[in-house]
Amino acid sequence: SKNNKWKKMSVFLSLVLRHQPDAAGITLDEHGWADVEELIEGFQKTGRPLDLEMLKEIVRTDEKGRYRMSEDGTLIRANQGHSIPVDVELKETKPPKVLYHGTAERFLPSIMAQGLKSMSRLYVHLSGDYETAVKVGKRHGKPVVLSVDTERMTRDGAVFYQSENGVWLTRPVESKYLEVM
Ligand code: HQG
Repeated sequence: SKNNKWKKMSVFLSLVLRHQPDAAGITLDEHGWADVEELIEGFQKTGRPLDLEMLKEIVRTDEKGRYRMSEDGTLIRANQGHSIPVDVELKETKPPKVLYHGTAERFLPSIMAQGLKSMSRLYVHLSGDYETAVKVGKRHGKPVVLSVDTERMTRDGAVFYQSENGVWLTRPVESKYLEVM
């Protein structure tokens, strides 16, 4: 179906723009931007029939707003979620008193022992609301949500960023700031 084809294209786009630009034979600049023409050509070389209209439609309809195109339409990047070291010019933002982290139940012992680590990504990802955190957790298994005491973290010097698409990002979180909900 059209939807399935688009979903697969979007998953590959995430891989290329966040983790492995090489998979499409392209590079990203220091701010995470890919050249749109190069990217489309790179996709086509891997046998993926991407064109400009489809790319624009993926950006416009992505349910999480994962991607952003430059004003002039020549560049594209992912808003967050990178594992490769790019500077997407995140805005330092004062968080609400509490944020949430959705994870799988089986990770809890390790998280409560070591705190939240960014694992393969550049930042720990937090959600602004409980429901979103449940969805994030479900990607990994039986979901469980931790509340994160951002007020106390801020007092202790932690810094928070909010990506263009509303995801909260921070550095590793010690377990003393976490509570299982
Ligand atoms: C867990 C999706 C054991 C952590 C989402 C998570 C998000 C630990 C997993 C974005 C740990 C990493 C990111 C520790 C953390 N011991 N496990 N000490 N510390 N973990 O996918 O936050 O759809 O890298 O709890 O919506 O799940 O891709 O991070 O379960 O915004 O756009 O290690 O990805 O967005 O998993 O998700 P991930 P995440 P997209």
